[in-house]
Amino acid sequence: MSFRKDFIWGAATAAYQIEGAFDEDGKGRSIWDEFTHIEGKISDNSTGDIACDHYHRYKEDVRLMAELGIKAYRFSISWSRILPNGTGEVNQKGIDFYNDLINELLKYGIEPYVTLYHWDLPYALHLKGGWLNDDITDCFEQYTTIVAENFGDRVKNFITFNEPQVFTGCGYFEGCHAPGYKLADKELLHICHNILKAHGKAVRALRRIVSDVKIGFTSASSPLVPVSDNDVDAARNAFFSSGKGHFIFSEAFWHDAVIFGKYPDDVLNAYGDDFPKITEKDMQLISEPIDFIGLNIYTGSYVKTNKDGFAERIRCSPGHPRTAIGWDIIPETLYWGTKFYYDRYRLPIYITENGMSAHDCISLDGKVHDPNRIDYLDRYLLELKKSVEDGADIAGYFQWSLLDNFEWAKGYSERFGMIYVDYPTQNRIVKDSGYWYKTVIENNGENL
Ligand code: PNW
Repeated sequence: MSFRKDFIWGAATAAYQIEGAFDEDGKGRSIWDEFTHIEGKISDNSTGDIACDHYHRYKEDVRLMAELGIKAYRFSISWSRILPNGTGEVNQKGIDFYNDLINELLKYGIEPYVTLYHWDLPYALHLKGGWLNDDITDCFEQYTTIVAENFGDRVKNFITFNEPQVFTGCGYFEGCHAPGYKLADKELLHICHNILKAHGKAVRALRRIVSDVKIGFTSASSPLVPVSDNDVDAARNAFFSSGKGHFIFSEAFWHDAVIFGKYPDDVLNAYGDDFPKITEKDMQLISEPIDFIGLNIYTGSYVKTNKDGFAERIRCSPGHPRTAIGWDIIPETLYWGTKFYYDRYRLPIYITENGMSAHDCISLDGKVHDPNRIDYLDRYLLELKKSVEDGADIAGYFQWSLLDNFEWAKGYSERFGMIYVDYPTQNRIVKDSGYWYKTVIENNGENL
């Protein structure tokens, strides 16, 4: 058995990273609009004000997707483009933009996958306390309802949250992402609980409004790869334990709540007093059934079992291949990550992001040659295929990213796209890896 016949081959982006038009047509500000305008927050001092100007160039971008044979497009909706104040009055021009984009995708037979929250919280809500204000769960429900009512006749696949680990961890714990906070554990747990309740309310709203809807929740995943058969159990245990490192970056912390309706015991024991009041009703809401798990996998760690039976990370040897952003290339993470997740949660899995940043440039022949990215994707997809062959239920794969784009705190210095963006001219050039991906799609992965 290999990739299923209806395997979804896609590409992914996020609103703030590509749209630009940050203050056009009635859009409100988000925490990222504010954050990037503070001197020193972004390493190359850039902002997403213009980004890939996708707001004005979406037709060209969709046409390029169609040329590459891409079957599905995962994008996020900018909450503050639709609700400039996060709640209350709807901005019709924002609705129009996403309607046009969705219709353009469907014209070419490209299936839209919508992420509701990819980090750009409306600034107006942030000023009212953001994720710390319990009212936000109702605001998120209102936003989701508007999205569902306007687009649910044509969009059937939704992801509520993208990588809660990263936007809470980097935004509210380490402070390197918007809004730049460094909160204590008690406040962090309060934020997490509200995010999860907002997720549950969104799931209910989507089920109520959208027929045949499929709903997922996407995690940032850094799988632990056992170096031998004897290390599998230790790797699995450590992967789903929250004991090491901070709970906010833990994967089981979020997924156990969403799927099992229970926070993991190790977090409850370690942080018991810091948890907000949790009711049974809360946990029922949080664990409303979902249809799939989204995993964003780029890298991870090799592990072996130590003398006490626990997994111990093995540092990659000197000179181990890394991407431009400095992440170790560990293709087996796609095999073990999907296997461990499927064994534990038994839900279909999408790889909602995978890809690499490289120092791509335009060659003298006017093309963008990126053999290193082709090799990366080839190796990772072979591991994904192996996982499918071993029985994991894998429904699709979205490459990050369709376009080079604004890489958060790193600005434009990292290029993740299968399409090169020349920012001064906004010209797009399909990279060699884009054409390579086209052949993979045409062959449903059989040519890997
Ligand atoms: C994801 N890590 O973030 C995001 O969903 C994308 O918006 C982003 O552009 C992409 O991956 C590339 O960074 C991550 O440190 C941020 O392992 C950090 C990590 C992983 C993913």
